[in-house]
Amino acid sequence: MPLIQELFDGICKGNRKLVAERVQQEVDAGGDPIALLNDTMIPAMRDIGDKFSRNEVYVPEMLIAARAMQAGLDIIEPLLAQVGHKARAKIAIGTVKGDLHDIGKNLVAMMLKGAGFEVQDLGVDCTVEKYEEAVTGGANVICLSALLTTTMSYMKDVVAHFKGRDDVKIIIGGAPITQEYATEIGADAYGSDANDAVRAVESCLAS
Ligand code: B1M
Repeated sequence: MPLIQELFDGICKGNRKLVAERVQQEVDAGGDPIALLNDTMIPAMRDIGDKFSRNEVYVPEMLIAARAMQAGLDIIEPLLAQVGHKARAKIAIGTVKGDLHDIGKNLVAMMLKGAGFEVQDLGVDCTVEKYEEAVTGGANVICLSALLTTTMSYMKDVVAHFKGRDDVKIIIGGAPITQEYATEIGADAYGSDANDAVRAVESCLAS
């Protein structure tokens, strides 16, 4: 099987060891890391994300695929910096104040990285000040996650804080969040799952 096909399948199947080996092999052979990322690795993550959206795979498969992707990204990331690859946008992601759930947020972060974005993970229990600090540090997209009905209202405070700033877009998501809620509080976009979060960021940046 060609190396590229093996790499694609390795990511989809979550074979971390094989992915690291094939990426290293391609890089050692002088392959272009940007082409490898854009033509094989990102499409593999998109493929697993699409399957997740169609309920053909579930969270565990997506998590192991994301970890395999990360094993490849760990090799490629320093090379991208060397060849001057410019990330498509700088995204800061965090679970909002009072909320400690991070599994979904981590999945979203991994999918965004897989889609070629530079992602700063702010962790959980994030205050407005923490998001502001990330924007001061260069983030132009902020992703907010919430899993509790008691913490989702904090998203409104964050949106209000950045109101009127055209240098920052705010995307929200999490189990209790809906498009209606995003519209109500004035967020720029809503993502229903990790794959949809990538679509939401892309549509925001295009508008
Ligand atoms: Co908690 N918990 N929990 N919990 N917990 C829920 C959320 C709950 C629904 C369980 C229940 O009662 N059925 C309930 C909330 C009820 C409500 O608010 N209506 C609940 C509760 C009540 C609590 C505590 C208050 C319990 C207590 O202490 N009495 C407490 C709160 C702690 C706190 O945060 N302050 C608590 C604690 C915990 C644990 C620490 C034990 C653990 C979290 C561990 C961790 O995250 N590291 C935990 C867990 C595991 C859950 C459940 C069982 C699973 C959550 C999860 O990881 N799902 C959850 C029940 C459930 O969801 N069925 C529950 C898998 C994950 C992949 O999905 O996070 O939804 P999810 O992410 C999805 C999408 O939502 C979306 O994409 C992801 C991938 O598809 N998404 C985004 C998420 N963020 C996004 C951002 C985007 C776009 C999409 O754009 C920016």
